[in-house]
Amino acid sequence: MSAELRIAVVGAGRMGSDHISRIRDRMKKARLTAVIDINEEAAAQAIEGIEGAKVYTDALEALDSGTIDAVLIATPGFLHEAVLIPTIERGLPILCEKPLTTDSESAWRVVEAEVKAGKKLVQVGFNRRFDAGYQDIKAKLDSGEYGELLQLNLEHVNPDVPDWYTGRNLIDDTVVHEFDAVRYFTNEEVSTVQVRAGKKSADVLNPELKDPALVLMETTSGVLVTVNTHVVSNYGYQVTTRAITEKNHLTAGIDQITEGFVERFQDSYDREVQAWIDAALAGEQVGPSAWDGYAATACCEAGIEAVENIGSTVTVKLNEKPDLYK
Ligand code: ISE
Repeated sequence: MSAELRIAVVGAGRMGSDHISRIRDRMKKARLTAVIDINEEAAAQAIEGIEGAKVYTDALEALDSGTIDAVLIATPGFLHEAVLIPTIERGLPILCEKPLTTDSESAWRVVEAEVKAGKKLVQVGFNRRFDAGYQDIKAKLDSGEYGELLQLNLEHVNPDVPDWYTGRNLIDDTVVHEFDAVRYFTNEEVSTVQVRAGKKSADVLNPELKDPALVLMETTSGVLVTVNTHVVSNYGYQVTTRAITEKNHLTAGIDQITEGFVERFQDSYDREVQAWIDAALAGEQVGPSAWDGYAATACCEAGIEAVENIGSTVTVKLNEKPDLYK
């Protein structure tokens, strides 16, 4: 591979366009050579002024063009598998936006494809693992200086969500980040999920969305997790962490209130994408793996059952972890 990574971005929507500008303006040792989207016009608009970048409507044609070293997938989750599998088969490194896929069976097929390739190629876009506040708490927890982690109290606040947003979206679009955060902070799996919801905001018109809600989890060693979700908060975007340890409470994000997630997590997205580029050039994989993506998807499956059966405790079902990820 050359000293510069030639990247194809799949999906020219909100996240795809954000990543395209990131690669164009701030990433080192990388350049955009292709954008793939069935909406040719949106793709052409996204690459305007980027020399050497070409629009494709067919992912396979782009993959076989000989102009691509790595693929960044930023389409909606239900479209991920169709690009992930052929890209893995071609041995190209991938950065795939979350969720890896929208159900555990398809996520498992991605894991199996990687196992067959004999190499970790996928980094899942759980950008918060690259956030300074998250990394600070993680380093403190791993240092052992604060004793055991006992509880995690997390908060996930959005200013607003579209009218079509339901409980399922609350889980696999929003809380999916907390499933990964819990696994990241604890180095454990989530074993159960429960959703509680009380008084509902009058501003939430969709009967399929309970807001605010409380998502409860337990990890394999018994760390209890609360996630306060409020997605029609009307006041801004806020993601906070309180890690309750034997010796202290470690906090992050309390003062970081922004208009939206792109502003709040801009630094972490930059660091995430640069880490992926550097690793791809070195023939390595960093950050959340396909296994992490699969595990988070399995948590979402349990979470969706829990949100559809308020108050019930649902067990997360996971296949055995393949050696590649141990
Ligand atoms: C969005 O896709 C994200 O990734 C944000 O971090 C999350 O807060 C938001 O709820 C999602 O829609």
